[in-house]
Amino acid sequence: MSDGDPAGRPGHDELRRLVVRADEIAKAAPAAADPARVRDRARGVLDEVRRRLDDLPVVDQRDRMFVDTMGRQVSRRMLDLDGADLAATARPSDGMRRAPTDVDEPGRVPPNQHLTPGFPVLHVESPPRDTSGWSLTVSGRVHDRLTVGLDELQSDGATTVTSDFHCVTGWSRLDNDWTGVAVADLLDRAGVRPEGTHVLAYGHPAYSANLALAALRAPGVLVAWAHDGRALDVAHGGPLRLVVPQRYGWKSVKWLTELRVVDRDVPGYWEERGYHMHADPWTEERLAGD
Ligand SMILES: Nc1nc2c(c(=O)[nH]1)N[C@H]1C(S)=C(S)[C@@H](COP(=O)(O)O)O[C@H]1N2
Ligand SMILES: [Mo]
Repeated sequence: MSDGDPAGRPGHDELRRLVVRADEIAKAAPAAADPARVRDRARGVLDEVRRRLDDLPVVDQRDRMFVDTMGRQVSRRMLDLDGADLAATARPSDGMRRAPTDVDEPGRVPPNQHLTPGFPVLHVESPPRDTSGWSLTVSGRVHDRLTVGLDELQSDGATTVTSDFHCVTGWSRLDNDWTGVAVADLLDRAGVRPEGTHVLAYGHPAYSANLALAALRAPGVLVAWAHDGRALDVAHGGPLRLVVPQRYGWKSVKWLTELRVVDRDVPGYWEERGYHMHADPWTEERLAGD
């Protein structure tokens, strides 16, 4: 519990104790009669930490670091509490397959993820009202800018890949069958110029996420229009979404409109708001600085 100063700072220690208290409450949630209520109590304690952090006098570098680190720890725990609630409440919608919630494959599920049989719906802003005439553009540092309509994309042949989906808030849905085309094939069709290193993936109306080109060439990375054998619901990103199983879910851009190849790593929507640039669930790259 030491932060390197033998004198210790009473205000700091008190806040650390509160975070531990929140953890203890949250840990008891799964076995409780009403887990969601217990998690709300943990949130209350974390809110208290946030309030006190706002009021904490910052006189030197060490205070500044403490406030930053503590702020991240609180955010991280809030994400986890949200994920646990989402995992517990999400139910498969009509016709959607129930995802497994019990696996004994060591290492299959990234650390601190809760399995859900359903498929939570998460997005900022609103889904598109009219999805007719949908097209996808591959632009930026490419030899041949490409715009393909959904019909054309689908007529080029489809591939189905099964993968797990991990949201940064802490819910995971296993065994998703995604049908679409490999992003690598689209990139090759457009022809990435030598200076291209990253991609900004854009989603309706103003969402975006950054990914290294190499990450988009990984197995199972698709532009998908079907999930578990059915046309992709608009709520889940239909008619077209990006699927990047090796990254937290915020990189899997829904209502995908454009893949823009760029020559450096440019932050997207959540990355500009403090999320991690890389987002590997296995090393828990949730927030910048993790
Ligand atoms: N366009 C768009 N795509 C998005 C988001 C968004 O807000 N807008 N949210 C992301 C996040 S945080 C997650 S976890 C997944 C959720 O996908 P789902 O709603 O199908 O579960 O979509 C990602 N793609
Ligand atoms: Mo997410």
